[in-house]
Amino acid sequence: HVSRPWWKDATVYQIYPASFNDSNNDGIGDIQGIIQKLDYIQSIGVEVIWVCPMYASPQIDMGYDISDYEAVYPPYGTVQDMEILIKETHRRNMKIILDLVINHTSDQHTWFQESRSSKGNPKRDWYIWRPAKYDSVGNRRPPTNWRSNFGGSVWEWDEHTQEYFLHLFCPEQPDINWENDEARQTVYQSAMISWLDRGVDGFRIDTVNMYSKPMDFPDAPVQDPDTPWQDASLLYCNGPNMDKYLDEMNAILVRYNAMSVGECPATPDRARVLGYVSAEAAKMNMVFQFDSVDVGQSKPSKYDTAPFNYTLADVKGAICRTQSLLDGTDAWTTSFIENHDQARSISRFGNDSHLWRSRSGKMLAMLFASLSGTLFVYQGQEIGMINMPKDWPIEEYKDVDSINFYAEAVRRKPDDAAAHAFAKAGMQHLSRDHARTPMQWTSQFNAGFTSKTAEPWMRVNTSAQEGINVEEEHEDPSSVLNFWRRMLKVRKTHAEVLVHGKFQLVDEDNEKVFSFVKTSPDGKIKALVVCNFADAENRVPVIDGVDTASAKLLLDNVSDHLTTDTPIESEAGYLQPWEGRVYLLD
Ligand code: TEU
Ligand code: CA
Repeated sequence: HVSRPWWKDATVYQIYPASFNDSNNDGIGDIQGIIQKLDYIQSIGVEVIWVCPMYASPQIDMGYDISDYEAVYPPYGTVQDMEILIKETHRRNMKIILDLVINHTSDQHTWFQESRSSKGNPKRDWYIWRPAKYDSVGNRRPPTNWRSNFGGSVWEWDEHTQEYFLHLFCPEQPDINWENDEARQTVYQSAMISWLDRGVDGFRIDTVNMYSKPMDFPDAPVQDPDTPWQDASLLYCNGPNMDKYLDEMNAILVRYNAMSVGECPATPDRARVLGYVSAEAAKMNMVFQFDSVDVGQSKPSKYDTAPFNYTLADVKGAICRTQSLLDGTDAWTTSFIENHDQARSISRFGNDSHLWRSRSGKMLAMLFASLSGTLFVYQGQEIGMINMPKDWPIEEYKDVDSINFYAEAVRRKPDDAAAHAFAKAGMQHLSRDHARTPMQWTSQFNAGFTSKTAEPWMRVNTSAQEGINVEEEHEDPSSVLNFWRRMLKVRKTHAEVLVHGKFQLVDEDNEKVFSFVKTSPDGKIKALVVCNFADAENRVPVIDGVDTASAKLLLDNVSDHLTTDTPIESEAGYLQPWEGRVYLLD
């Protein structure tokens, strides 16, 4: 398959710069810190790194608020450091992609500073400005009832020019007006071309389906009568000019042979997703759909939830939907369950108690590394990091989304302690902070992320002292880390079926065991994966036309054998708690 593009078989490792590795002990991760760990990253078996925003930014949303696309946030380093990182990545025959955040800029970007300076400024139209509405008693109202992703209205009043501007995220993240040709071309030049010229191999494209808004700005249907601000994502995602903008961007990407993976929330329509990711449509190489990471989240607030309030059928359905993008199409997909916006997968979908955290982490690794599409692993996932301890106070939550959510819960019911506790429980389960605690390198104080005497920008998870760290796991053949290494070898060796195969759910109604068959594109190779999502034993499912007793067991997460090519005896009849197996069928 010489004609396959490199990014299909690749596994991508996502790095969150602030929390990865601090090289100068100021408590904040940095680019030199990433460079120091490239050999480690390569040892996991991945070929690509994705670096989350390291651009100049006031850090209201951890760098997703960019004030200069062509500069680096000084605590992370310099443009020269980035050039070294690019060179050092390439020297190892690896690739590097950056985060492309161009739905909005920071309000500190000079473009917005100019835009807000006067109604007549040449850049006024680079952002989305609208006059106020007035209600029947003459009160000023924003143009729509849309709710911002971080709470409150998407419209911010500007006293100076007496208009509202649009921000789908924080008020400090004004949305660029993509209808303006000059703004668009300048964005492409500054955010894309300047870095492609420096040698980056592509982009993870932030909120890619939000660029084109319905410019008549209709109100969203009322879903939450307790607030004036309603979820409008189905209105502002996938707007009328999306294809035009993506064609323009893709023309640039193709010139550089660069890879693209777009973040694609609020898109339930399979045909719309295919319009982005089919080879023929040529918009992006692949997208992140939200089906799997949304499992167990509530509407309208993701936090109105309790742990494990989903069924295994929900997980199966989510995975089926993203895997089925390949069925009878020329499209491509992704496999992932963690990123910097999600709580840790072991705490959500496995069991993070001492007894089962390692085993369930390995089972989740097996599951997601057996799916078709490009595989993404988030820093710390490879060592089985878990959510922040429940006894940590609310002050340890640093994310703007968490802080706004909790403040809103308190504002709505100031004297209701139970309501506050419920809000905190939601955060303990789902907050983005869980993914952002520092990477755990050792069992020492501060986990080797920064020096023992420095103060890390976020508190280090105490699980570093409970065996969840790179140093100890590297030495332990039965660790989550070494399981990931073995599993990624299995994925590579059997790429035809695991990376490129057709996904078929089997034993669908089983409420405890998730089983699926993969078939290589030529139909010749078949694999079976079984995963026991339970603290108890469960039967190995009996599947039509499959004889597990004579099948070759490629890997399981219980016997922790070191070689992947020696077939091992399968346990007769039963799966242990959180046991997973990959079989090769003949
Ligand atoms: O996320 C966009 C997004 O759609 C969400 O998953 C978002 O994190 C969620 O609504 C918050 O509850 C992207 C980035 O991944 C995220 O980190 C940024 O905050 C956001 O865009 C704005 O740039
Ligand atoms: Ca540092």
